[in-house]
Amino acid sequence: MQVIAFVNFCQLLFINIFFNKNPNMASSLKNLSSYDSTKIPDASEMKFGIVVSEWNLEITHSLLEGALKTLKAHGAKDKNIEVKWVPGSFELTLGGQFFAEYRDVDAVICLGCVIQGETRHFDFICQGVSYGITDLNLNNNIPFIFGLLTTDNQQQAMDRAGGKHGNKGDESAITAIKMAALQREMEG
Ligand code: DLZ
Repeated sequence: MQVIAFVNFCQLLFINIFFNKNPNMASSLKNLSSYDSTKIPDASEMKFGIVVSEWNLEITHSLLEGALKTLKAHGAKDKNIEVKWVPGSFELTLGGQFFAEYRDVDAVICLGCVIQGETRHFDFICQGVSYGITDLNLNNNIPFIFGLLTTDNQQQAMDRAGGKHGNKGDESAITAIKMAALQREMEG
């Protein structure tokens, strides 16, 4: 018994040290707004579309604020950022598709928040959006960023929309810049 308890203790100790040293390995330990700004490409010549969901407006408004602030902090110009609102997260995919069809942008950021309710609606929306955005990425020649919070409750969402875990909007903006830069580099 004592040997098993000791082995369990060592496992827990290892997991604790490992995850603390590798914060990217566990989202609960990662702050969505922390990144090395010296490694972010210049966004001054990039154009961005942002699609935002009206559902859970307080949260999605904070996500949008974070994304705009972060894009501009890395050089993006106001005239090169266009924001369009859609009714709910389920509509993020089509909103993104509209950007691909009707606008000339380097990346599209999709921002929304789905909070678990009493029914399975949550699962269908999350699945629809994640498959939808994956399809957009594969079928259009620009990156679409998955800036969707999928949480159990409002508090978890607030924690990730400018709260104690940072802002998913910031993370989405950084991802958009990095992916647009990667495309430019590989296109040559
Ligand atoms: C209907 C619905 C529900 C119940 N919950 C959310 C949510 O938590 N977050 C969100 O962004 N949208 C929600 N919606 C709306 C759907 O995304 C969609 O707009 C409607 O089903 C109409 O297609």
